[in-house]
Amino acid sequence: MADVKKRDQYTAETITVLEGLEAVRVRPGMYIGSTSVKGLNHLVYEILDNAVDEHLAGTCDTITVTLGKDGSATVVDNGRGIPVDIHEKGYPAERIIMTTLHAGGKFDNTNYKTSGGLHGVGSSVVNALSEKMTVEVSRDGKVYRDEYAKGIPTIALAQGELLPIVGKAKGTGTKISFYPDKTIFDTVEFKAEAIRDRLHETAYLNPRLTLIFCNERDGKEPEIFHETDGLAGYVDALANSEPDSVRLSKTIALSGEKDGISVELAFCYLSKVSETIVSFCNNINTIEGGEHVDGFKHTYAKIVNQYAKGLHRLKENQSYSGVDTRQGMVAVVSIKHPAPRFDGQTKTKLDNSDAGSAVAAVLQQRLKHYLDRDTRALEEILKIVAENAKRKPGPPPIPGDKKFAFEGNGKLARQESNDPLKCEIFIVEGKSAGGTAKTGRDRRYQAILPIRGKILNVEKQRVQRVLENEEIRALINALGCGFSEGYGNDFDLSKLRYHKIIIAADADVDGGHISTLLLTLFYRYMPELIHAGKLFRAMPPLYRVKPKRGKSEYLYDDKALAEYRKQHGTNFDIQRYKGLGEMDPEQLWETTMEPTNRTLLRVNIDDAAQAERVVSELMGDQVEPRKEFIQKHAKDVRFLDI
Ligand code: 1YM
Repeated sequence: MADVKKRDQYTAETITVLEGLEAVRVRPGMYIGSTSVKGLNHLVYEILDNAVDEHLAGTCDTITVTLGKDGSATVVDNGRGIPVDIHEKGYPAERIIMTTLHAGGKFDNTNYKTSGGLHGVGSSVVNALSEKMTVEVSRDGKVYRDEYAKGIPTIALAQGELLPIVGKAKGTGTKISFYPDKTIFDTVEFKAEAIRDRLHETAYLNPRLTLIFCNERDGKEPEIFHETDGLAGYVDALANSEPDSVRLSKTIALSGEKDGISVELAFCYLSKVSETIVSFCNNINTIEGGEHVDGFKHTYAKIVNQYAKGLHRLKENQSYSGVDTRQGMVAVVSIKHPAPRFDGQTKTKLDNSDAGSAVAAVLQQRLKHYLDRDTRALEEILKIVAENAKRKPGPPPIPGDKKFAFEGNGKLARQESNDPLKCEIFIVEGKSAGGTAKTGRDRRYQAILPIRGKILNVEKQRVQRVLENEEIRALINALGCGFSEGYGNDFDLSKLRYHKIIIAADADVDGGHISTLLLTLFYRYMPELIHAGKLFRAMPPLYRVKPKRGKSEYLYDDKALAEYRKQHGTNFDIQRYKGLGEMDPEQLWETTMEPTNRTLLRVNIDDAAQAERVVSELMGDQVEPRKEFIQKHAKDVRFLDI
């Protein structure tokens, strides 16, 4: 009798499990961000995070990620192996973990919570979104195996029955293979390069971990990532990836702990005007920064000023600004927090104020300890900062300042409405396209800002020069929310006059160049706009085709043209648009501007470090990498996705 009752209970349990996984399948975006290739890659990161957790527990030193020819992804670690003993619910613990949302001890505060990144979910989500998944656990000299389809176990187990044993195990560990569900994802082809970069980044953040990447799809040799220099190595790699800058200082690396928060950081200076600060909390890239980064900036400036005053390089009433102390800096800040809170537009901003005080305390103690002993390093820094201060730009113009009022410069064609939620601005390349767009638009809600020629390359300029540029000033003034270097106080998203900022450039190499320059400008001075999802690229058509009998159509890329040729042979007229200016206003409206008909690509910063690299490769003084990049991407330059 008691038995029957128990079984009924389990049936109820099973139903809740299925309902949980069904919720994941109904709204995958809630758990993995999206069903695009980004969400697809996220599946790998979820499983990888669990393996990295096992490394952080001190019980795993090697992780292998394989992308199979058959479309599978496999992650193997040599940790303890997921527990397979019978859980109190009557099934192997592995099965509970794989079928229950938020199973396991990972979500309490006694452990560093590292898994989950943006969405805080684990292997059960991957399981739910996979056509097929297999788990092999090596423990106690045996290999146990379990299998699922769309999250549902396909091996029947009686209550209390162990998983099938499929072999002998030499060591211990976990191997998980999965095939993402084609009915859920837009594509099931992983973006291998991003996974590779993620593994490399993970290696820098965990210097005692070896990560192996096998991409069986490209038939190349496996890559092994093991970065014993940790964050210092990461900073050096970032510094080396800036081909236009030379190194001005050695790399300094520090670490320490306060109140259970561990802090690691490294930095150096390059001969460049911008700063690069890459930050992490529990191995999660905090793209929007947060308290740990603020604590670093604030305390670093304080310490440099203390030294400068103590050594009489500054008068008592003078001080260096934060920007002075960071111009040219490349830094990585990585903390481990027992209970992180993530905030911000993309949930990648660390919100815990004790993270700021922990970084401050470690810097105060360790950086001073270091610089007191290495006086050459101290002198290097003081010299760089003094130079930075000498070249200090004047005060930036206040957005809305009369001198810069956009009504005055006559370029912007304003919309009639003042409601930001209804209004959008098109940034259009060239005079003739600007004219066409002004005529074609819905003047109630659409503003047009024509940009002439190549706008200033902001990557190479100091703030002052950037702000002297007329095109840029017109843009900043039109948007209304100010600007800042990186994330800063002078930027106010709530003042933005448009809910969509749309870059409409020609579908050619020049157009691609202009778009990239604009993206750099936004990336450097208004990254909040990108994170808030306000920045878009228009998709003007490349061709207009008209069969001998029948209606004309617009085609947006060469693939569409090839498709069309297959259907219509050669029996049609074709017009190729070289630029937006070649269309008449009605055509431009219909294809590119009309909200219900057009296609817009939202610009997103997937990973600030990666965007930084692309931008500097494209924008630096060295012409070769830029040429190469543009040639390589000339075909699809419209789809350049920073
Ligand atoms: C390829 C993915 O998931 N490895 C992995 C996961 C776990 C353990 C070891 C583990 C953890 C613990 C004890 C513990 C997980 N355990 C759990 C749960 N690799 C991969 N390796 N023994 C083994 O945290 O105490 C969830 S995942 F729930 F048991 F804690």
